[in-house]
Amino acid sequence: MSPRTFPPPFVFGAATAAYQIEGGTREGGRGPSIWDTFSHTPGRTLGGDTGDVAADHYHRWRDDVGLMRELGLGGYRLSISWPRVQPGGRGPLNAEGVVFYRDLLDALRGAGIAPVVTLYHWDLPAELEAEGGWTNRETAYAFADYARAMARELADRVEVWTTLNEPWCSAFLGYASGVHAPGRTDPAAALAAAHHLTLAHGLATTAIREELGEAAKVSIALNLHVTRPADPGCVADLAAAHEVDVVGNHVFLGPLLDGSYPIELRELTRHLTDASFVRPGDLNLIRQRIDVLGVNYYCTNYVRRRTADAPGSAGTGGHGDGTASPWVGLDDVEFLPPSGPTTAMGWNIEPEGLYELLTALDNAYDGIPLMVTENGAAYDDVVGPDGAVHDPERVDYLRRHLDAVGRALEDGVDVRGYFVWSLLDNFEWAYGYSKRFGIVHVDYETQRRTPKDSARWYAELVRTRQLRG
Ligand code: IFM
Repeated sequence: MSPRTFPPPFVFGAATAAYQIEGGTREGGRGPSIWDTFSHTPGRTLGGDTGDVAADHYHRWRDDVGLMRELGLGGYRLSISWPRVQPGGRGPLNAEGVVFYRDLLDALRGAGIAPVVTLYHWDLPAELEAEGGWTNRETAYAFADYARAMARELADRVEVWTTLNEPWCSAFLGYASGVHAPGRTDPAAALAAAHHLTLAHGLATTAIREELGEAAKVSIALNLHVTRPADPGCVADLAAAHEVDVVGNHVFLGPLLDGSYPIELRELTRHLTDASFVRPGDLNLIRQRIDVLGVNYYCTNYVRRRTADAPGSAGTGGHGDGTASPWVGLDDVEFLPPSGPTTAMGWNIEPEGLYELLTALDNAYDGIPLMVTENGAAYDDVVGPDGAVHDPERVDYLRRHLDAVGRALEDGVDVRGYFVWSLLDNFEWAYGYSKRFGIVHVDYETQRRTPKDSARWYAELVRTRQLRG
C-alpha cells in the first residue's frame, strides 16, 4: 500500500443515527416511530432488543461531543428523529425536540465539528405508517413539510442536509423482505415506497432551498450495491449482476440523477405492479441538483443466474419465517455466500469495490461530488483485562477502505469526505445490540464509553491526514 494524503478540505468524520443511539424514546415529547412498534413486536429483533435506551445519547450527548472533539473529528453525521421533532409526522413541532437538536448542533459547531444532518434514517412516525407509510404518496409531502420546518429551525447550524439514508433499505427491507420496520412482505408495496421516497427527496430538496436559498448544500445517502457475476465469462451471470444493479441501484440513481427509470426495471417488475404510482411530472420533481452524493459502502455481492433445477428461491417468495427476499423481480438471481474472510455481519471484505464504485459514479455522473457517508465493520469486540478494546481487524478494514478512497482521490475523483460507521456501538436494527460497529465501545449495562484501538488509529489519521501502509 502506498502512502496516501487527504488534503483539506477533505473531511474525516463519524456517523450515527437517531434510533440507533439516542434512547429516550418516551421522553421530551417524542412520538412513536415504526421502529418502536417493530422492535416491540415479539420475534422481530434478535433477543427482543429495542432502541428504548440504546447508547443513551439523548442524555449523554455532551460527553459524546467531547469524545468527538478528543478524536479530532472534522465532521459528524447524525440523524434527526422525525417523531421527536414532529410527533405524528404532521402539524406543530415539538419545541423540546427541536431544542435538543439545536443544542447538539451548537455544541458540535463549538467543538469545530461540521454537522452533516440526515432527515430520515428509517424512523417514520407511527401515525404515518397507519396511513400506509411510504406506500402512501402523502407521506412524501409530509416529509417535505418536515424538511422545510427543520431548515427554518436549524438553518445554518447544518453544513450538509441529507434528505434520506439508504432509501433502498426503507423500501425493500421494510416493505418487501419484512426484516426492517414496518415489516411488510409485499413487493408491489416496496416499489411504490421506493418511488415515494425519491419523490420525498425531490420535494424536500426544493423545500430546503426555498427556505435557505441555493447555497444550502443538499445530499442523499445511497447504499449502492457492487455486484459481480459468479463467472465473469458467463453471459447469464453477467445479466443477473446487471439486474441487481437495476433493482439495487438504478431504481434510485435513475430518477434522482438521470430523470428517468431504467426500462429494465419496468420489464423485471411488470408482473408485480402497473407502476401507476408514478404520476406525470414526478420525475421533474424528483430530479433536483444534488450538491454531494452520499455513498454508503460495506461489501460486494456475487450472483449467478438460477437454473431451473436449483433448489430454493432467492426471489420474492417467502422464506418460511415470515420474511422474504428484498430483491423484487429477481427470482432468477441467486446470491452466493461470501468466500474468504467476513466481518461479524457475515459480509465479505472487498475495498476494491469502494474504489470501483467511486470511480464509476464519477464517470457516469460527470464528476459529481461524492462523500463516503458510511463505511465500517462489525466485530465481536470485548473490553480486555487491560481495560482496552483491541480491534486490529477493524483497523485493517478501515485502513484498506481509506486506501481505496485515497486512490480514487488521487485519480481525480471529487471525494469530499469519509464518515466511519459508526462513532459508537449501537442498535443494529434487527440484530439488536449483538453487532458492534463502533470505533468507541459501549458497555450497555453502564453506558461506559471506551475508545477502541481503531478510534485511536483513526484520530491519528485525522490529525496527520496521512495514511501509511
Ligand atoms: O447500522 C446501519 C446503518 O443504520 C445504515 N447503514 C448500514 C449500517 C450497518 O448495517
